[in-house]
Amino acid sequence: MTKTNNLLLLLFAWVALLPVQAQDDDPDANDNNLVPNPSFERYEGALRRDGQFDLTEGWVNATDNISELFATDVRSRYISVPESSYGYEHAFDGDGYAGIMTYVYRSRNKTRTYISTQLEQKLEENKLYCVKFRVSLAERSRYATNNMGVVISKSKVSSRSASISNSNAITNQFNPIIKQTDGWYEVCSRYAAKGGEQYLTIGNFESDANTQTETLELPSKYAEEGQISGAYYFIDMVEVTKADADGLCGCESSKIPENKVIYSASVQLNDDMSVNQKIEAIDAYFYQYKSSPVSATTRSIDQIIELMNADPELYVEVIGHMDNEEIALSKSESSLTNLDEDRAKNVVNYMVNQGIERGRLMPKGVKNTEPVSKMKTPLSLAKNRRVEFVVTK
Ligand SMILES: [Ca+2]
Ligand SMILES: [Ca+2]
Repeated sequence: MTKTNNLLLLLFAWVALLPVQAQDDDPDANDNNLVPNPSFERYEGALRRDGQFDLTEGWVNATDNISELFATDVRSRYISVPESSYGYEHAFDGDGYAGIMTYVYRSRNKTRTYISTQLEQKLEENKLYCVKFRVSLAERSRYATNNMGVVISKSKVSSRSASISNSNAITNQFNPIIKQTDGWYEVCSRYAAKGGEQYLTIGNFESDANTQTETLELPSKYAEEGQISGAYYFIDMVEVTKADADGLCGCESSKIPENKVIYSASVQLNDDMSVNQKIEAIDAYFYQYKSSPVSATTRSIDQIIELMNADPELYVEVIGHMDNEEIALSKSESSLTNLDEDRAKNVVNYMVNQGIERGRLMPKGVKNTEPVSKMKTPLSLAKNRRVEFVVTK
């Protein structure tokens, strides 16, 4: 072999390695993800201010109102990472991220925004896909909202109006108000494809009237800048991948199924009953896997409050119960472990807010040890998801 041949051989080997190395260096190199530029790392042109999301490679704004792209290699304080004029956050992945407004309260110069991309392949009919992205509420937001949604569609989503409504939007299970400002919250959902979908759009697809909001305090470090009169979320690492062989996506909260049954009973109290009997006849009921009182719950609690106000000598044990399905799920879902006590404590807090002295109320939980019904029907389970009241003296 001559010297020249050796050199050629070496060159060839080096060239052959190149594509592999290039892929290893690519932070977006998840072959299974159908979202292009999923972590908002690549853009074209000079990024100088907010309202420049249109520079993002592979993404567009779905309305005339332009979202933001945030990056580390920019001088502008408006859109730099981690500190921008919206808040403070390091990227979930890589260096940059996007930002959208999901809700605006009476502002002339702010509107909701939506971001959209074309998937690298059309989705296949009847296949299950996992849709995930990470969001972080910007610190200067005056509001947090629910309805952080994704629309996956055959045709491009776009609108000339400020907001888009679409009843097919996917949200996280239970569609919570997302309040996380420190770090990233994972929106995760499973999607059954109809076939042929190739566009993905992120935003709030419900009306203001159907959007739940929560008002937030401004962190003191932003006292000078003030609050943004809306809900602004940073968005990073958007993924659409095929579900695994079992059809699962590993969504963190997906273990808690949805259940919309609450038992409601109107108790007939009559003058022949003693106060103790009246109090013990009234139970307060809950939705499955939930510890917060809803209106059906507080109607019952209000009756107890009335009786306790009429007799200031009464002391009452507030006893929380769970149904069998809640007990079963609590073995693997730690947020449900103390659901019985949480129910009792929430009822006590409600009563204290209504003026009952805390010392007159003793909360406790008895898990599922004292069911009122032992059948497995939804109604029977609903009867057991309750807080009871027992007079102690
Ligand atoms: Ca990123
Ligand atoms: Ca933050």
